[in-house]
Amino acid sequence: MVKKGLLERLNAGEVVIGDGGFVFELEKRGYVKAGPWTPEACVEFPEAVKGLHREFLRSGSDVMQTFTFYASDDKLNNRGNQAGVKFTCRQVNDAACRLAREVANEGDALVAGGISQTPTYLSGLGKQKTQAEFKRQVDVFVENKVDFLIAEYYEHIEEMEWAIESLIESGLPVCASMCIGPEGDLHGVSAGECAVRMARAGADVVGVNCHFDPFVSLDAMALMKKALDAAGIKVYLMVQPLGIWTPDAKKQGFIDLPEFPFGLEPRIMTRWDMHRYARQAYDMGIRYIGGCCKIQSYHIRAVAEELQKERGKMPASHDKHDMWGGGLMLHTKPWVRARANREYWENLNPSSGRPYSAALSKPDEWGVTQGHQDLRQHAESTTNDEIKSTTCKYKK
Ligand code: CBH
Ligand code: ZN
Repeated sequence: MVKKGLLERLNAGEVVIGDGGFVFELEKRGYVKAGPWTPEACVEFPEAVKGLHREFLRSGSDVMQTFTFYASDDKLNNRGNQAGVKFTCRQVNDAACRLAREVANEGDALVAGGISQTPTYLSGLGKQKTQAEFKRQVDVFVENKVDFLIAEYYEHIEEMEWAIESLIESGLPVCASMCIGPEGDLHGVSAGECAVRMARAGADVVGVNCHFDPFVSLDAMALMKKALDAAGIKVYLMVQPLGIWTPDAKKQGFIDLPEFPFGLEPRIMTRWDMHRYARQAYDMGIRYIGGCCKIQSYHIRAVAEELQKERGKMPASHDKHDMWGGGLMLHTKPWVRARANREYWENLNPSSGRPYSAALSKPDEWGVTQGHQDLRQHAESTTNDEIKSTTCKYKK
């Protein structure tokens, strides 16, 4: 079967559903270490990575994104990384491509090779060294014949432009999404300006991923769309937000919330929140709709179910999930059977169930950090305990 490519699908007005979060999900399952968040599980636990791809495929994902987040050599080997990853970028990326392709072949999904922000950039080592990290990853993607490329999770537009420049050399379609919200990037460049610069750098699809909840992310997307329209630029839009609520997050997004990363569960989005998100994204004209951290397969299934008419199909896992809770008609209790309808779930205001829980929390509001450079200098001049007790050094 010859599959339609990404741009063919988007040109035809089709909705392309992305996948959800890998690092966070695999961390919970015991295959990824929180902190470095590196994807050596592709080599160490291929079945775990493959299983997660398959869950997303069954839930309607049209894209199997290689699990190559933070897989540049500088990140895998950097001194701040206590995990001591013993695999190279080539080994991890190779394995990731193979796993994504094997599962993509079980359906009509495409394989996207993904790259992300680098310690080299954050340490101020310049364009040449940063692009050398990107190139090593892209070479592996091209050898493995991925269908398109994604540059995601960039918080500085400058690094994103360098990434796009490296990716378009492959000749493959390029998607670009920044981990920013309505306040723009960490150098003070507005969300709108970031979108225009990503498109001018040559990206075919632009948008945001991670760091903010679906609705805050859509606010950022609205700003991007407005700026693109004003500049007369035609480009496809993508959005892959978090699966948690972040109305209280500031510029740095969920990283800056006191609950990050081990206390975020009370903020989880319901599948019904995802229906609303999918509809709003579609109505804004966004056609690449997926998720990032904390988005699980049932969230993606909700996106596919909400957009079933537009897509003309239901995801495979819909077999186990009737629309709007319809399966509850088969429940033993009459009051649960009474919930087998759209009105009930659309109007539910779920409680957190946590006595004395605060509705919102107070972000630390850390300023822009120099990333690993800071970490290294700091580590050299302090003990671990001091690092733990230091909270003010990088504050604004
Ligand atoms: O793993 C994935 O799903 C990737 N496609 C995106 C990961 S975004 C990861 C954010 C955590 C980063 C950090 O704390 O440094
Ligand atoms: Zn994420």
